[in-house]
Amino acid sequence: MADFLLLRVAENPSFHVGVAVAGLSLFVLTVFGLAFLDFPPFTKLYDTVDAYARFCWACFMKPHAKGSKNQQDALENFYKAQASVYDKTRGMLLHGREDLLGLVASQLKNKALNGRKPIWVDMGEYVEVPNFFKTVYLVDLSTSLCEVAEKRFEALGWSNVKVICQDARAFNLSNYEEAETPKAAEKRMYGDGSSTGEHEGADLITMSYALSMIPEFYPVIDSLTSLLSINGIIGVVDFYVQSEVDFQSRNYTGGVLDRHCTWLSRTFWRTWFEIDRVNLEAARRDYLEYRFGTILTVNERNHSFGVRIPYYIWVGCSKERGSTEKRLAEIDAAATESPFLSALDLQTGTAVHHHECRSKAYESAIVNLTHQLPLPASWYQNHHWRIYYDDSLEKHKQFKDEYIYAFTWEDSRVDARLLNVQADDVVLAITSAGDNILSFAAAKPRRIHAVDLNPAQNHLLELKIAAFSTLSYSDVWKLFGEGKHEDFRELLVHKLSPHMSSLAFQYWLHEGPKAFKRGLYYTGGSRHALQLAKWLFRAFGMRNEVKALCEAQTLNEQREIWNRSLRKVLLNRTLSRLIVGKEKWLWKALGVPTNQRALIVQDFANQDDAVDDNGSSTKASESGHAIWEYAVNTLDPVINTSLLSEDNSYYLLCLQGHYSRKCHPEYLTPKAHIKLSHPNAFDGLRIHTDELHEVITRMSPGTLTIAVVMDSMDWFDPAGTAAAEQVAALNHSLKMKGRVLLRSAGLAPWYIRVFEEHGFQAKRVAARLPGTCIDRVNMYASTWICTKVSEWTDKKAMQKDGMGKPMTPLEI
Ligand SMILES: *[C@@H]1O[C@H](CO)[C@@H](O)[C@H](O)[C@H]1NC(C)=O
Ligand SMILES: *[C@@H]1O[C@H](CO)[C@@H](O)[C@H](O)[C@H]1NC(C)=O
Ligand SMILES: *[C@@H]1O[C@H](CO)[C@@H](O)[C@H](O)[C@H]1NC(C)=O
Ligand SMILES: *[C@@H]1O[C@H](CO)[C@@H](O)[C@H](O)[C@H]1NC(C)=O
Ligand SMILES: *[C@@H]1O[C@H](CO)[C@@H](O)[C@H](O)[C@H]1NC(C)=O
Ligand SMILES: *[C@@H]1O[C@H](CO)[C@@H](O)[C@H](O)[C@H]1NC(C)=O
Ligand SMILES: *[C@@H]1O[C@H](CO)[C@@H](O)[C@H](O)[C@H]1NC(C)=O
Ligand SMILES: *[C@@H]1O[C@H](CO)[C@@H](O)[C@H](O)[C@H]1NC(C)=O
Ligand SMILES: CC(=O)N[C@H]1CO[C@H](CO)[C@@H](O)[C@@H]1O
Repeated sequence: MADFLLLRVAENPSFHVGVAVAGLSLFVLTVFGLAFLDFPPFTKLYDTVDAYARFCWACFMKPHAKGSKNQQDALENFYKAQASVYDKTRGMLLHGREDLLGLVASQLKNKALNGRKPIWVDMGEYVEVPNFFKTVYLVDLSTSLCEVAEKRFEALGWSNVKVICQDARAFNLSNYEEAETPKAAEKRMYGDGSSTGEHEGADLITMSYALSMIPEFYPVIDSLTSLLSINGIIGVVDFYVQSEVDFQSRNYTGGVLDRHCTWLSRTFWRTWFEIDRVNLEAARRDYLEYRFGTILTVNERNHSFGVRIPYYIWVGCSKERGSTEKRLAEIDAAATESPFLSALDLQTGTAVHHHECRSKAYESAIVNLTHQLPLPASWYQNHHWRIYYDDSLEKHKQFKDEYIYAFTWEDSRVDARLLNVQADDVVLAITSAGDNILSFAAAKPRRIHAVDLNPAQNHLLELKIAAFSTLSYSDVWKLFGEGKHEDFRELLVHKLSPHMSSLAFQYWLHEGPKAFKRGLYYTGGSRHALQLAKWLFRAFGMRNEVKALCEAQTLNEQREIWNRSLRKVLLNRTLSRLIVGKEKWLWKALGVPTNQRALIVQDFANQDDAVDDNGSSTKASESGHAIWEYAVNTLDPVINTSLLSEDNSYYLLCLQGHYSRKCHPEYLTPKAHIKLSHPNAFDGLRIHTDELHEVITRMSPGTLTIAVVMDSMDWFDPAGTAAAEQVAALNHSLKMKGRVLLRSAGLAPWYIRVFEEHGFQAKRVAARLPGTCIDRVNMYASTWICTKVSEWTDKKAMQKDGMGKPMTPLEI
């Protein structure tokens, strides 16, 4: 019988629809019922109930006028009943709109408009911040909404807002704006040739939840491209559903974090919105992205009703903006230290090289242009710090969107002393958490190339730079000194966003609010080390001892506290064997890979006075012992020689999870803030997301003067050729007398020989012998500076004609 019944249900469409509508209505009522909880004042309750009732009626229950094929009629029908309550209800649903306005406003503020007031065209929604603008046009097809809007603006006395009740496709700014000056017309010539309006174009176009309601969206989007001025911004927020296959192979979308919707979500929301004639078809968003260049994009879900409606916020610009061959080459040159940049440098009298190196970003841009596609989002950013990389590659995805280091584990003071960075230096350094990059930036070298394979490490650096570019000292201190900020999301949307790449913005919108609530330094892989320490101290009842250690005023006091309690926990042999010696943990928490561990074990084996319980030692316990010994040599001298509460921010951070006003890295001083918040402080910075080797082989030869590779060479396999290749590439890209600064967990790492074979002079500038410190971190056994010395006068070079003629670039 059940089968039979089901069959009948399926055959009877009106019954089917009836069930669906009943189900949906129940759902909607529940959802809005829950929403009332947000409105405690009871005086408001009646209004709210009324508003929602009308909204629900119009949205979900009121039958559409029969036989009406016309969208204006449909919209009219849809909005008439609820036009007056539109704001209230939509405000709840359409949360993303505020974010969108925040994003576009910060973009506009960041732009120099030459004292001219911008023109804003808003398609199908209300406006709230018009004082900033010369004229605001509100274009909407629904006459009831237009009426409401007009009344409202009259009441508010906003005379610069013009409400135009028209099909968005037919809106032509020339009919409303006066003719532009000849100069502006000339400027426009560089823009889209097809746009022939006499106006200069709108500086801002926004569409909130309108695109999905427009049946013929292709012509509307086309008309927008000619409506937008060449330097204008377009912002769209709308519901969407998309599957991975829709956007998988594209590299101009500005990142796909959270973009994929599950099958259930896709099916459910598409059907749900169809009842309203709201169409969530994937092509709407895709076509938008195809016709414009993407500046920022995010995918969000609103959880407030216990359901997750997917919506996106997208900020774009004219596809042509910044995509002339000249501009591409210019930006690219800075990434590779190639001629174009040198042409700029001519003014400052720097030499020019006569051949070309191209970055991968440039190549991808050219490929894209030949296919008429927009450029990857990084080309449309306000700053060209971050260089395009393909985030879909496995080598980037392996990090699972997590950085390993939330703080840099290298003593910046020692680096500064050893390297003494000058104004004409070109520095290449591993990004890590970016702290050292900021220290270098404060010394104002000509250029800094920050390199990291892990995209998240570079996102962290971008966040720091954006913070210095726009935030006050107190906010910067909260973010990176205390690691906590209660308004992180606000800051990100309203202040930091114009200074970030789309990928970094997405990342921080997703991760930031959580991270800065819990504490930045308890995020990333390094949190495991911090958490373990915290957990141990708690388990052993030593939290007060930790506190005392962090506050100790003299070295003697500090030594005593260490010796009487903490040392027994941290440098516990048993513990070391159980946990710290484990390979997986070393990698995850401390970033110590196998090859580096081998160096430590090797040094330990070489020690003549290595005391060990002979006979019973297996290989594993030996390596555990080596690590223990290494930890003793690291920690004991640190405690013995540097006062944590005043001078050693590195260990202070590890023990308490944040810096103190008295003790913090140099880049967090007010003095550094003045330097780093200078408008041009980061002009010379380029952030590469790739292997070190990939980056240096694409550098113009003889351009780098300093390369800081940290301990990354330790990671190479002594049996492989990777180290030799990297050293050859370094030799190739370094200037004569250029220096490589490196640290190693070994006292005499095997690859120093490789440097010497490639014409470097290697010098160990610090060695950590038992009981001594090489720097405040003291984590590595030795520090080396390898200087490129093989002169042109050597035999091979003598045979070549002339001095100073550049080498041919390496095969790429
Ligand atoms: C969802 O929307 C409501 C109402 O606009 C807003 O208060 C809430 O913060 C939003 N939630 C999320 C997760 O965006
Ligand atoms: C806009 O109107 C002007 C004159 O009013 C006309 O020359 C121009 O072609 C129109 N533009 C578009 C895109 O229709
Ligand atoms: C970018 O996308 C285009 C078109 O799909 C493709 O031809 C090109 O190789 C891509 N570029 C990169 C660097 O992946
Ligand atoms: C550390 O404490 C031990 C006893 O637990 C003592 O023998 C040793 O001398 C102390 N070392 C220092 C440097 O205070
Ligand atoms: C290591 O920890 C264990 C367990 O708490 C303890 O019994 C032992 O004394 C510690 N060892 C040292 C050398 O402090
Ligand atoms: C270790 O034990 C072996 C024999 O088992 C002995 O020959 C060797 O001298 C011992 N080494 C040390 C350092 O005690
Ligand atoms: C290193 O580079 C210099 C030129 O900058 C070159 O003369 C020398 O042969 C290179 N050394 C090796 C081993 O390739
Ligand atoms: C601590 O440092 C002092 C000199 O500053 C030195 O004499 C002493 O031996 C060191 N103690 C340890 C345990 O390394
Ligand atoms: C605008 C632009 O740079 N277009 C270029 C796209 O790529 C082709 C092939 O490299 C060039 O010839 C175009 O000039």
